[in-house]
Amino acid sequence: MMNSNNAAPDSISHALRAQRINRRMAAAAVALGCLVAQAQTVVPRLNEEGNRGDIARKMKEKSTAQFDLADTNKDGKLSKEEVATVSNYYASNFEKHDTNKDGFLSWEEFVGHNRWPK
Ligand SMILES: [Ca+2]
Ligand SMILES: [Ca+2]
Repeated sequence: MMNSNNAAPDSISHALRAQRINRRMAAAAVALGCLVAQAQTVVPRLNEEGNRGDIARKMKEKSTAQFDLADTNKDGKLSKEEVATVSNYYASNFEKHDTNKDGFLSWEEFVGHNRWPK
């Protein structure tokens, strides 16, 4: 009888721990989803009316000019060397922005969203 407390096999505490980790991962996934959703709603669309739309159109124009200037071989994507000619920030954070890890920044990776088709 005294032994019943100690009788809990390791597998039970492992299962409990796994459950806790799963719950934590689910919470993290939800938090991440919220962040992505937030980023998507913060970026104004090009066809939006008024000030937000004006900002979007101006920023797209600027980004396009910067992208085209950097894309010296005109293949529609930016190598790290190309992006370094217009932005130290993108050059030093290249891997973070190259989300599909192909070694180039696409237009969407360059602007950080897909709300402004090039
Ligand atoms: Ca290029
Ligand atoms: Ca890429």
